[in-house]
Amino acid sequence: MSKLDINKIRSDFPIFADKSLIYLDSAATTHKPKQVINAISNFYSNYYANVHRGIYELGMKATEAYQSARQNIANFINASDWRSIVFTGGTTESINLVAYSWARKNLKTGDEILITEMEHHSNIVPWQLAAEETGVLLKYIPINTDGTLDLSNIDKLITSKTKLVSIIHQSNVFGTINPIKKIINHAKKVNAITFIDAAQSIPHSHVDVQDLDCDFLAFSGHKMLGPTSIGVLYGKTELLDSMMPFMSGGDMINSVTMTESTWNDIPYKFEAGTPKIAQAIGFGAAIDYINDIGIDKIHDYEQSLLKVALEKLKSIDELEIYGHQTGENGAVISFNLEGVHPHDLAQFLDQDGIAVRAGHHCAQPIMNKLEVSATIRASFYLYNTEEEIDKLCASLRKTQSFFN
Ligand code: 7TS
Repeated sequence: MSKLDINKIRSDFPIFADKSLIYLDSAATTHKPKQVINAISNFYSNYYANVHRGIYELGMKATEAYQSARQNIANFINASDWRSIVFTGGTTESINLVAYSWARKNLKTGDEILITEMEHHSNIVPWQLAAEETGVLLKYIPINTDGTLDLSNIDKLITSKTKLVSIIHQSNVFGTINPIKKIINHAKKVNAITFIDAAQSIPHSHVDVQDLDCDFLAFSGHKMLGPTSIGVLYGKTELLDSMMPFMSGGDMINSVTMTESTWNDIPYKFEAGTPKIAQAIGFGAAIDYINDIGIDKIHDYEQSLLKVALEKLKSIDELEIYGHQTGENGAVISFNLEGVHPHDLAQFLDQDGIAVRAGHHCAQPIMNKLEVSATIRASFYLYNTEEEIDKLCASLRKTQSFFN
């Protein structure tokens, strides 16, 4: 087992004071260490004020903390310019921002958007709506039933008609880590814009936007120890500069007259209204927490948990694991137990204090491919332990014997 000071880590999370909780749903959202909770509480208690407005000390302190969170996040993904970091409500909003402000303005009938059958609904529906309004064709890279992308026809799928390629980095169902660099390089050959949905990868691995050279990338704070309702749209500055605002109102303008307005510089142009100040500060503290441990160490630890979990789950008869047959995978395992409906199974596990997600995981095209209506999903993070995997397996076996 790769080493993390797991007792120290668990003691940082107030929720785990409840020793009976086995939380295996971090792909949905993660718990928060006290460092994040305290950073938010400290802001509200000691220097709360609006940002970009008050020429008074509190306002300046709040603005400084907000800006420093942005810089922190830029460093975390190796963005060369903090102006590339737009704060949004989360991955979903980041994708919608681009669907409205870029796709609807730049695409026309005859153009094509390419996504995959592996996407979370939030990287499908915004493009469906944009495609419908613009007359653009939405195409899909198919998936194999082993949970990988079928890239055999990538040259036929990415053509001179392809204007946008938007791909999930790590599957929230299978854990599959997709070869996004390879796909980005294909897209570049035809000058298509590239968008990476990194909601499931950035919390668990080192992602470098300069190395990927993607045009856009999105992720959510709540999936990486931060608060809800904050996320990031990373965009290349020249692209963000060229785009029209998504939402409009205060803070995003340069000047307003009765007849027209001009826009603030990026990223503020895309952050209308009082920003998500407390959330950004909390998100910055989450990044600090991850940095203090080290994202590579977290990744290695999760990989060793994944290996153990796969081994132990595979030893349970009539348990089918989806994916995880080849390549690189994150610590997310979807499975079903023969003869037990996933929702029933989740309820049984819950009685043993085990929180897993049951359902379609907002990825119905994957469920259709697998010909199942739902799966159970266990997902792991830095605070999970091998002992919890044992308890999961014991509870699964117990449920199995109940149904047989
Ligand atoms: N993209 C991926 C790959 C996701 O896994 C999710 C959320 C989103 C986008 C949307 O993120 P949000 O923060 O805007 O909601 N995934 C899940 C999940 O797998 N279970 O609950 C939420």
